[in-house]
Amino acid sequence: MYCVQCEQTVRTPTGNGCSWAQGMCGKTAETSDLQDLLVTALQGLSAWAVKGREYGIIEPGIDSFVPRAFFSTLTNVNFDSDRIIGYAREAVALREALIARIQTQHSGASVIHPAGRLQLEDDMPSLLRQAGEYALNDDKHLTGDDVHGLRMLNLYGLKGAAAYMEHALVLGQSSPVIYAQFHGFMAWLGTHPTDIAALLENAMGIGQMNFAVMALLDSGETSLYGNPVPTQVNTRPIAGKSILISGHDLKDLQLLLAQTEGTGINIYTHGEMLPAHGYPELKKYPHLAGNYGSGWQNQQTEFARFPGPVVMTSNCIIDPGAGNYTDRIWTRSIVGWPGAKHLTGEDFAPVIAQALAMEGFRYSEIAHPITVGFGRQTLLDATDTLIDMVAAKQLRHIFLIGGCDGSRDERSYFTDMAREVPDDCMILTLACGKYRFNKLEFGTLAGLPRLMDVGQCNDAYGAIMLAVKLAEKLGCGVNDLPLTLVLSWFEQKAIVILLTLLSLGVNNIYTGPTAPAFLTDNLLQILNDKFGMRGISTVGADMAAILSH
Ligand code: FSO
Ligand code: SF4
Repeated sequence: MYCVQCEQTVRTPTGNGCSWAQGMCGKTAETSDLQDLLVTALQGLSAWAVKGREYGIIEPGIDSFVPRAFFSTLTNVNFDSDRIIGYAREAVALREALIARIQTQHSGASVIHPAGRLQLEDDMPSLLRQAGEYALNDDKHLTGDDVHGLRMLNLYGLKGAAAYMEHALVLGQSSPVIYAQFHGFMAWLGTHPTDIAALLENAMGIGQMNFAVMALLDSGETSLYGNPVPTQVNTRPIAGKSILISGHDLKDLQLLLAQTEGTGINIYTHGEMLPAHGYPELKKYPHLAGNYGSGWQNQQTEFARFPGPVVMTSNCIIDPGAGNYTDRIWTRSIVGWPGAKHLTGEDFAPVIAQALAMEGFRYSEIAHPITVGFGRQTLLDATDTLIDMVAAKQLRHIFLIGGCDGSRDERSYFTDMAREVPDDCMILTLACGKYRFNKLEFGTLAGLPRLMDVGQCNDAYGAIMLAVKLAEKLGCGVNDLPLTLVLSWFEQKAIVILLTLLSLGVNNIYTGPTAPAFLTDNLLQILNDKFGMRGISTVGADMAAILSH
């Protein structure tokens, strides 16, 4: 086992990465190795998808399958070895069918790729032996740490982009141009590139591609559910039967809301589902009762206490056994946990039946509302106001404190940073890192809330477009704005958002709580020299540096 893709990975003086029987996230060596094999199978499939395009042969089923299956290998998504093997076998079957189709029309067509004709072993011991040949650090001793680190940067960035492609597709959005680029990057990475300049260039290419993906995702969300508007959300339970829904998939929430109408069941959002309350087509359901709990890392205690079923639509899932609720967590789509029930299709009847059979909340607690819903359009509508406030010296600086959360203590930096933001400055939040401080009181500035939540990590596009529009209206560059990004990272979606920001020329981003363990000091220096990207230090020092510009 070798996995170094998330912030909680093992770090030792002799080398970083989870490499024992089980990763820090609970992923077993077996699942991890099988995921490496799946990635290899997907790279081989993409190589043939690229070849097919040369002949005008495109298989929509392959285009949608590769990002979806790749998504299953992200942190805290799928811990079920059987499902991973299933995806790998499907990849091989799809590849063979594509090869047959291509060669029927062009008999000499071939692909020279290490995984171009990968065949999978039959039984688990043989599969695991085979998987060992595709360990991600296999040739690290030959290539050196810089090449390895850049390969991981590309691989993990591409995983993040794949996740957003799948999120967009669920909402009916895809692009043949993006699929072509995506397969190109997948196939290329499978050739084990060693050229540092090409690896850096392609990392930026993946970031740029992801910007287009995030635009698609934004249009999927807003075309189906409307533009988010500022909305008060109760964060305390009310008496009655209940279902909790977590993850990023708004479509699942909409299906669940429609199917529970009139049943008396209240629906609560959890984690990254919180921003859903701002969408007109979702908030119209009166039984979308509120938000329950906090960030994903607290789910084992929060789900254990929740008196109803829990639907996990995407990352981040952690061991439900620890909290004794395996029998009432339902996984969807690419999510998997061995022994947990996996719900396919669009019918939530079994979940609803379970909720009806449970007691639900016995009492209502005193309401504690927070406000969400400062999505792209609301922010863009506010640009003139923000510019006037800057001109009138009412607004000194905007801090975008975004990113994903984790369980390390160092993450209190982000709460402390939010608390220390001076009264004449604003805070924008994005993704699940906000749970550390979004229930604190920040007051208002010239009638606007000082803390405005832009949404899920999926909604980073809205924050980027605000920066672009502000810069356009002020006639300056994005880096000249009184705006600083302070990003917490945890998993691969954050990696690709960072690549997107860097590829757009956004400089001087503060990142933490630690640097990705796959990046060497040398690579971090390159990112610092090229983009001014720096690790967080202390709140006091960073705040002083930010406000001195
Ligand atoms: Fe968080 Fe998990 Fe959205 Fe991530 S819930 S950590 S970056 O998967 O996806 O922000
Ligand atoms: Fe370790 Fe993170 Fe990989 Fe889990 S996802 S095995 S914690 S590096």
